[in-house]
Amino acid sequence: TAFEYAPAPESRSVVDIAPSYGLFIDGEFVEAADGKVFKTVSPSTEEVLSEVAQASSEDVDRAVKAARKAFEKWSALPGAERAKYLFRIARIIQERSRELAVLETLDNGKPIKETRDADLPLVAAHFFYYAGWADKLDHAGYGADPKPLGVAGQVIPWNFPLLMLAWKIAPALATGNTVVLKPAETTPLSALFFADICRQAGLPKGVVNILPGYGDAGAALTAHPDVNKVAFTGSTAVGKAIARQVAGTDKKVTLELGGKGANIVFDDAPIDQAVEGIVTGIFFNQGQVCCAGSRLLVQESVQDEVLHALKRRLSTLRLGDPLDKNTDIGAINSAEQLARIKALTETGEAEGAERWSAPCELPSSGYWFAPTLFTNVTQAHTVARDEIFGPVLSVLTFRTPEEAVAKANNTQYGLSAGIWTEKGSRILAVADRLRAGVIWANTFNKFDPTSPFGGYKESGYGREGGRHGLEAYLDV
Ligand code: TXE
Repeated sequence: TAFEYAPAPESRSVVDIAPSYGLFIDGEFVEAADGKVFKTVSPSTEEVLSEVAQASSEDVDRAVKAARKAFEKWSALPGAERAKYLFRIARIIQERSRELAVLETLDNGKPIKETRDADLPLVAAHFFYYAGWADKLDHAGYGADPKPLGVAGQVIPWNFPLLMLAWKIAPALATGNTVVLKPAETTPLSALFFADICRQAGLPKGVVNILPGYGDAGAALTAHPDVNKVAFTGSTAVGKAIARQVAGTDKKVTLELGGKGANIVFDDAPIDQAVEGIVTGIFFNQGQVCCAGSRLLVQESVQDEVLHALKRRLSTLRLGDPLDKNTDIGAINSAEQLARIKALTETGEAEGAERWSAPCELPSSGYWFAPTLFTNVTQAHTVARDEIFGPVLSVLTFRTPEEAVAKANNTQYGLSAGIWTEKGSRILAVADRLRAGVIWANTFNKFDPTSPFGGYKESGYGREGGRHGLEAYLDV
């Protein structure tokens, strides 16, 4: 792990949360032009954490102007100079990891174990990785003098607030673009903390601007005539709306949207290991993961054995206080998301799928959902088709590898898949026929800044991460 850390009940005191925050425009925290604010709450207690300035289109305009002005100097800096800022940011993120992990856990509801061991180390790793590219773009195949696009308008979701920020900001800055980023309305705090880190790193004013707010501010940003590049991660519906809007302009766009990943378990798989992978695949971050393995495809001959082991394992998961380092399952991010999960699982039952939920007591306040399985699921069931974005796994079976591939691909999405088998030849053969942007073999939800990430089909287009992630921010 990146740092030693033993959160206790007093761990909230690790980070200072101000009673109110401004927008971050041109290197300053400022009020919204119309003075509006919104509250951000802790999903595990519903306690108000802070009041945050709410951006409107007027603020978007201010921020884009600041980013445009900063672009002239920032893009003219030698890559090695831009790299120094990114390395500095990466180091400060490491130094302030404890604060950031606690803050992210408070605002998002995910277990501290995850923010500490997964989110934060990955966030720092992305800044280190792209810092390394800033003076080596010619080696990435972009020639000696590739051109940044200009001002990037970036809209991110609430499931990995800081990591999605890192995926977007690090490659944009490394390639000489400037940024206006809108975090999700339920998780603005870590992005504002990041704004402070930019100041601490001495990043020139206007290079990064952070605009907390709702979808209207996101729409104003992605539609702004002086934004040259749009990067969006979120729902497929909003992604499609953005694609339509951008189609009539000269903006470039990358979209990272929903998923319905298949986790395929063959009869020769090591069952214990596969069960751990299934659990990580769908219960990591309460299943609020675009590349979650939300459909289990298990070979018929081992179905009983796998389900038995899976239920036993799920019964040991600890749900509760996200700041407790022993917690496995934290809170659902918002009342809206919880309502969506509940509605879809009710549909699952109404359509005749069999529901099983892990026996656990749900806290009386906050947004909670017990780890849940659906069996007797057919491909026509809503729970096998729609993204639930919660701790809910739909179990289907197959007999042959051909059937597994056909079922895995029978979805509008194409973001992720997993294969569990001892046969290397089968991994290669099956992976080759799966229509998904990332395929894991005998593991799941493994991330690395060197790997491109992105979807086929309605999961979006463009890639983030790796050398491919640079492409989205350059004219060659
Ligand atoms: O998404 P939205 P929501 C899926 C998941 C979830 C569903 C709805 O299935 O249940 O989407 O989640 C901003 N123009 N994913 O409602 O609305 C919004 O303010 C520009 C999968 O939270 O897409 C936020 O910052 N921006 C996903 C961001 O878009 C707009 C992660 C995402 O919110 C906008 C999240 C507009 N018209 C949800 N409307 C993934 N791929 O990981 C909203 N926004």
